[in-house]
Parts: sequence; C-alpha cells; structure tokens
Amino acid sequence: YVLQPSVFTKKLNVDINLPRNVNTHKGTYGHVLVIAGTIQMSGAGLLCSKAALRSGSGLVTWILPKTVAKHMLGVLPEAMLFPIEDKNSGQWSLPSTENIINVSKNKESIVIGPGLGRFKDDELWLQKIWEGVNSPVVLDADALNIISDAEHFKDWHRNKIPIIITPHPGEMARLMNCTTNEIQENRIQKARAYAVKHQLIVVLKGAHTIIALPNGSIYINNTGNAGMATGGAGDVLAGMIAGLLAQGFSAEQAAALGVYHHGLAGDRAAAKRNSQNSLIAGDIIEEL
Ligand code: NPW
Ligand code: AMP
Ligand code: MG
Repeated sequence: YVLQPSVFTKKLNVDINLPRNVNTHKGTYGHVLVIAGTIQMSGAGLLCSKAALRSGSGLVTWILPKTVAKHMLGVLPEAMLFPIEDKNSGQWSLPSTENIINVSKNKESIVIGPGLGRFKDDELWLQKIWEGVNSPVVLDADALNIISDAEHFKDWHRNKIPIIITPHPGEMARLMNCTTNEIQENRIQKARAYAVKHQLIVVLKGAHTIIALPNGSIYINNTGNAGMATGGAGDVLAGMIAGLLAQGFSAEQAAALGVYHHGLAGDRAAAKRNSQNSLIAGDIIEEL
C-alpha cells in the first residue's frame, strides 16, 4: 500500500486529525518512556523526547545517565527527567537495568536507542530490559546495533510485546549481516523477510521508507525529502512513533502514521524555508 490519507481512513481505520474529547486529561494520552542519550549524544534523547510530546502523548519521562541529566535541567521542561547513577561517566551501565524496569512499569510505550552509544555489557543490559518490560517498544539506532552483535537475540521474536524497529539502511545491513548496497537494492524483500522471520514491524528508513508487517504486507511512504538526510531526523521519528503508541494506536497504525507525518512535516519545513539544504531535525518537530 502506498501511504496516503485514503489508506489511513480505509485500510487503517484511523482519522489523521482526530479531535480530542473535551473530558480528557494528560493521562488519557499515554506516557512514553525514552531510554536514550549519552554525554556525547544528549541531543538524540532531546529530539526523541520532544517529538514524542509533539506527537500528542500526555507525558514523557526521559531516563538518562545522571551526568547528562545535570546539563539537561530546564532544556525541555515539558519532559520529566529520571536520572540514573553513572559514576560520572555519562554512559549507561548494567546496574541501571533494575531502575529502568521499575520506571517502565506504568508507561504505555518505550523507545530505546537514540544516541545510546555502545558500552560495557550492553548486550546483557538490553537483554535484562527486554525481559523486564511489558509495553510496546520502538527500537532504534544503538539498540539495533547491540542486537546485531548479540547472540542473545537470535530468538527475540518470541517476546509477546509489539515491537517496531526503525533501522536506516546501514543499521538494517548490520542486522541482516549484509552490505548496505544489498539492502538498498532489495528494500522491500529485505524488510519483509526480517519482519516475517522475527514477527515484528520493520520501518526501513530512507527515501520512500518501507514499513513491513509480520504478515508480509508492505506500506511505501511517499512523503519526505532529501533535506531530511540530516543528523537527528531518525531520532525524531522514533519519538513520534512511541508517542503515537502511547496514545493507544496499534503498532501498525503508529508506524504508518509516524512515518507519513514525519515526512510530511519535513516537506513543510523545506517548503517554508524554500530549501532542503538548510533543514535541520528540530524543524521537523516544529512542523508537527
Ligand atoms: P554507508 O557509508 O553508506 O555504507 P551509523 P548514525 C549508512 C546518534 N545520533 N542510505 C551509511 O553507510 C544516533 O541516534 C545522535 C544509505 C552511513 O555511513 C545513533 O545512536 C545525534 N545508507 C548514533 O548517533 C545526531 C545509509 O549508515 C552509516 C543511510 C549513530 O547513528 C546524529 C551511518 O550510520 C545521530 O542521529 C541511507 N539513508 N543512512 C545527536 N545530535 O545527538 C545511513 N546509512 O554508523 O549507525 O551512524 O546513524 O549517525
Ligand atoms: P537517521 O539516519 O536514523 O537519522 O534517519 C533519517 C530519517 O530521515 C529517516 O526517517 C529517513 O527516512 C529520512 N530521510 C533521510 N534521507 C532521506 C531522503 N533522501 N528522502 C526522504 N527521507 C529521508
Ligand atoms: Mg538514526
């Protein structure tokens, strides 16, 4: 299916611009847990958290290393921060998993990976979180790189929570142990094969993002432009999809709505500036 408004109304049975009921409150719209950012890549966590808020979720909690949190005070006042002990390194560590699982308990969706970096014992770290969380999960960036390297995740589709992965072609190549060219030459086949094998939703990013479902169905996106080839654009998408999941959209709806509107916002941002070249990831959020 080519993603366009008629697909949302007819196939996905969802109104793109759903009006809010009068008698609702922030709890109605779900709580996103963002697990993202390190001292070097705090921006990825910020973009992801802000995009989750702008997508309509009621609350966002960003769990992050304490050293990073000290610098984030007041930067995104709408998001709640949950700093975890990091022994002044600004990196994640294995002992943090217990805290993360506790914080995840009352959250409607979880996004893991933007700007997470790689760190000692990261494979075990992700496995422990994996076993502890019970909400729909978006996996992006370094969470996908950890999985690519981990023996533990050979059978990860056995988990019962809905999973959406959002690899760019380089990350997809690492996941499938092939070259980026092989992914780009067979985008639909590769995305479908992985989605069916692991029973999850694959969002294979890039020009004409492919969304592959566990049953082998495919959506092709026609929004977006080359101006979005800029640092942080993918971190925004991950936050958007998590924000939609938190509001109760199904994984299929959230992936499709997120990808389509991310591209549309990028198109509006480029049109407004009359330039793709000057587009930056924050502009995409401003157009949501
Ligand atoms: P090549 O060279 O073509 O073979 P990495 P990253 C490929 C964080 N960020 N089409 C391409 O491979 C992220 O969240 C933080 C074709 C390229 O060399 C991550 O945690 C920011 N190929 C971390 O940085 C802003 C494509 O992949 C390689 C492709 C690393 O993520 C930036 C690069 O991928 C960033 O978001 C395409 N469309 N797209 C912040 N402000 O904090 C990618 N490739 O090595 O995984 O690096 O994507 O920058
Ligand atoms: P990432 O590489 O993780 O930062 O993700 C980049 C985001 O920008 C993805 O959502 C891509 O689909 C989008 N993007 C990058 N390049 C293009 C392009 N040439 N056309 C359309 N969208 C793009
Ligand atoms: Mg990325």
